[in-house]
Amino acid sequence: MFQKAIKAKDFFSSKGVVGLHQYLKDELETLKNVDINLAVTGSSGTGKSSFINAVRNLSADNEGAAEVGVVETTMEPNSFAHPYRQNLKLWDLPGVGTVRVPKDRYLKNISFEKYDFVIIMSKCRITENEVWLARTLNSMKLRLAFVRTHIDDDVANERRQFPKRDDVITRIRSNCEVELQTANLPFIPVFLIDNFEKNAYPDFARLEQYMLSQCNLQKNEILLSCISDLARDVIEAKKKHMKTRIPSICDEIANIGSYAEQNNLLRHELNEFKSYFHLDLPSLKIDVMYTNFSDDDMQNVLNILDEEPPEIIQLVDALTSSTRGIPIYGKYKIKKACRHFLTSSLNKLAKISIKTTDTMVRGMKILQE
Ligand SMILES: Nc1nc2c(ncn2[C@@H]2O[C@H](COP(=O)(O)OP(=O)(O)O)[C@@H](O)[C@H]2O)c(=O)[nH]1
Ligand SMILES: [Mg+2]
Repeated sequence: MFQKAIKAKDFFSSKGVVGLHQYLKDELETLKNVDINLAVTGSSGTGKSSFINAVRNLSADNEGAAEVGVVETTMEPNSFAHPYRQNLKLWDLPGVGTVRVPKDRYLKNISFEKYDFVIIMSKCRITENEVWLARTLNSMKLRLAFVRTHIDDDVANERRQFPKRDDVITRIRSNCEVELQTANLPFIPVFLIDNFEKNAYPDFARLEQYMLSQCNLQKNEILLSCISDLARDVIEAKKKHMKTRIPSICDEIANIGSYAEQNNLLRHELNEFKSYFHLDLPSLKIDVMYTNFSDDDMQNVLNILDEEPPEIIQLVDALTSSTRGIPIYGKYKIKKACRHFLTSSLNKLAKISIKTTDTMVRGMKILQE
């Protein structure tokens, strides 16, 4: 993936955001085939294998179905393609917290970092295993969803004990949310399902939707983070290149007789910097057409671009003070002030360029389609 994104460097370097747009258009097609790996984990017997079969509209005795059982049957991670999205791989993982495999060995065996998204399953109650999983996986910055299976059993049991209550689902849901909050975890979406009757409760369909949307998000994220990184590289390289011009410009300015001409040359150089970073008005106007950047956003960038760095004070002082006529000292002072001014302007422009490009790429219309 990253190798491919390198190609985008040339597009971005020569044409800025518009170049990236061109590149993205081709690349999104290829991205449709990138594998997204979704892991299903949780304690043994919670219904991980049954869930994967249910998503694939298979029952346990169908050919190609994941093995299901009242004893732990899944020893190694097995992958199954999603029925409508062949590139979405559902991984049926062994149960966590079995006597045979202690937790730390489980983590090592599974190598969760290879997965893009993880569903943690539980039944009846959230146990210490699930909380530990959620904590560990959250600290690994993995996207998570929490799924409570066997809802059919919960509802039946509640009916037997409290025939008058009709809020079982609501209570189970809030209990799950509270348990997760108490464990000091950030918000993790909770879904309550029955693996035997997918349509008996609305959450199964919601969960399927959620998985697919996360899958798209993930693909865009993969691409966007590659692009952000390479855009940053390109901008840093441009900054480095422009920096090499600064000493000769400063010499030139110091040798000019009139203040007005010096000022013109400085402004000209600043404009060169801006257009090299595609931060001039004509470039920005074109970029905006391909992104969700509003006119206000563009105006904000222009306003920030217009702000002079604090070094302008020393520069004006050097250019206008009575010392400018003093042979060596006058020129030295101008050169020094000029160098500070141009260097800090360049650093500022590079920063704005990185930020603007990042926002623009993330808001690229083509990604929202
Ligand atoms: N009633 C009910 N039973 C389920 C549900 N999901 C799984 N099961 C049963 O729970 C047992 C364990 O399921 P399995 O999928 O093998 O769990 P795993 O160990 O997490 O993969 C099996 O007997 C399944 O038939 C569910 O939503 N409701
Ligand atoms: Mg299993």
